[in-house]
Amino acid sequence: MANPLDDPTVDPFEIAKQAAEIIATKSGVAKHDIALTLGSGWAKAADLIGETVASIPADEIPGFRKSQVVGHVSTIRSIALPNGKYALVLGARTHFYEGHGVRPVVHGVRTAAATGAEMMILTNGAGGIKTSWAPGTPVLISDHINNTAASPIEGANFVDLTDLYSKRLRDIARTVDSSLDEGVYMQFRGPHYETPAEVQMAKAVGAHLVGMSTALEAIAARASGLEVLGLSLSTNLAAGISATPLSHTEVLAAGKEAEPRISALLAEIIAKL
Ligand code: 8IG
Repeated sequence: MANPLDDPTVDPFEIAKQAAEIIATKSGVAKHDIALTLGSGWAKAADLIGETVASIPADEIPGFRKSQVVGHVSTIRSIALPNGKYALVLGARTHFYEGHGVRPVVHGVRTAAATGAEMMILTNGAGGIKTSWAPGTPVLISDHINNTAASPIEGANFVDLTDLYSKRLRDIARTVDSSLDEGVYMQFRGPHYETPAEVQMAKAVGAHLVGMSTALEAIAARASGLEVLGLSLSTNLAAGISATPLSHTEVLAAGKEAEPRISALLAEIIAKL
């Protein structure tokens, strides 16, 4: 099926509205409250937060693409939380490095907003720059540096990004685990990992985490009025910070190893929202 977002004349917010209508119809849930994008290492959280009411293949919803990455699932789930609220789990992240432009990257966030969500939880696997973060350490994102040279915002729409990553939500997360550290996330385009020199550049400009997602999504979330919580799983020390080269297989394995622990953490955080 052709993706409507590939047509540059189409209004992406109109596609997001259509996607939200399909989700409401297929799930029977008229309004979702919280949306989550679960990146590498975080997927199990979906099974822990509540009762799944619907699991919809992403390709049945306008604007979504099948995931191209091994180990990433492509379903959109509607989950009833114990507190009576509904969560929308977006299991179909499109990465900027896939080369389809920025619209598909932020379509999930815009769809979440159109389903009525007020909060967006963005999670990812990332490379850590702080040597104190052993592989498998979860980190709250306090701010980001968008190093993609792209923006999801179209037109002269000057969105304020002060406090993009909600202090209120970070404080709630720390009531669950007071040892949670926080750091600045720098999004690179990828899909190659950084050179050691690029990691040193990231460190010099104030980044603590390097990854290939989240910043563009967070910007779109703020533009849609969503409150943002960002969480990284530092699965590996960034290139050159550790002596050993990076392997995608090892990075995935570290995510899998940490998954039960950090998914439980995220579920506990969501129970407090
Ligand atoms: I998981 O070291 C994971 N994702 N850019 N660099 C970048 N993305 C990542 C890394 C990393 N680890």
